[in-house]
Amino acid sequence: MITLEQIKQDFQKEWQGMHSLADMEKIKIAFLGKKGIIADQMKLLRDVPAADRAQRGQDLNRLKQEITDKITEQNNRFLEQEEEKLMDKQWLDISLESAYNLAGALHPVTHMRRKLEDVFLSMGFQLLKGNHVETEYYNFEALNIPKDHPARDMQDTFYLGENRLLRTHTSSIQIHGMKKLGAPLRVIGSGKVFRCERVDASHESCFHQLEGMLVDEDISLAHLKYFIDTYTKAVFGSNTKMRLRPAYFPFVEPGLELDLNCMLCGGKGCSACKQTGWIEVMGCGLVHPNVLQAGDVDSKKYSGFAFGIGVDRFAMMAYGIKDIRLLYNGGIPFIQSFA
Ligand code: FA5
Repeated sequence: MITLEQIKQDFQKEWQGMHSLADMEKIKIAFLGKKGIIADQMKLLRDVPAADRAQRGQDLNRLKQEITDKITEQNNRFLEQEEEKLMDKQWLDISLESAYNLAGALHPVTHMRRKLEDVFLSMGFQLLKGNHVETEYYNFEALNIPKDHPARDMQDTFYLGENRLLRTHTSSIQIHGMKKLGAPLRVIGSGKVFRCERVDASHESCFHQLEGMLVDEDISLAHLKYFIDTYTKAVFGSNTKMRLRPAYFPFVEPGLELDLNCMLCGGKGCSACKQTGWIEVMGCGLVHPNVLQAGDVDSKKYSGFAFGIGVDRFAMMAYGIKDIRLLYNGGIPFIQSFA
């Protein structure tokens, strides 16, 4: 049997020589383990005279608790130290700038689409939503392009079966708009369109258009010209050089195309404008009576104009983007330069 004083002294001695968690584990086993000193002394209680046994038992329990407390306290200290060491090892300076600025930025086409939409909304146009997947009827037939019309060749696309296709232009919004709202009306609608296209600096197979239509009584080309002047000035300022050329679209009569003097080369000629100094940005014209009728609008009472703006080309001109493919190559630094 060992005296409590002796056990305390032995523990103290061991404790002073303890430097690590592993050392402490050994001390714990030696003193508190199942075969440790305290457990041994507990077993020996039966040899203690009955009068002293209870006291000895209480003293041993108290000592056991003191040692347990000390070990728990030290264990926590060791854990804290370990954690600090780990943090030192994995230290990270969060004030350093990261390789990429991860804040997002709006795509230049989105910037331009919103700018154009705002201009037309301020002129009383209503924004409609179109569908990427259209029926042949809305994309072609209702726009005066019957099945065997050669104009379909210029707008080949993915056919999805059951007379459905990926829309080749936003002009189907004209028919949906008239059917939904009747005349008079002022609507715009924008989004992606899809075509089988030979891709180059100004042509993509998926690009963006913004469609517009105004239907009312006695609408003429003069009204169309007024709106073209107003919205191009709002986007590019009043010194924009542009020209309107006659063009053919089965859904308008007469039909026109709007060219901007190429802002990428100042009109000198570049790959975006195909060395002509001009870039085509919009088709437009007075709505064909067959189209008004397809939209359930009385073509004897009403007339109107419609236009389809190439949003990507507008963005190219406004933001100095020399090649349309840059808009779709997914380059993060390119997009972020528009943040
Ligand atoms: C049309 O798509 C007609 N729906 C526009 C229209 C609407 C005419 C209403 C009359 C009345 P076009 O195929 O020309 O027309 O396309 C219109 C504009 O979209 C073009 O002026 C051009 O700016 C843009 N665009 C056409 N094809 C591409 C292409 N492959 N890549 C990028 N932009 C294109």
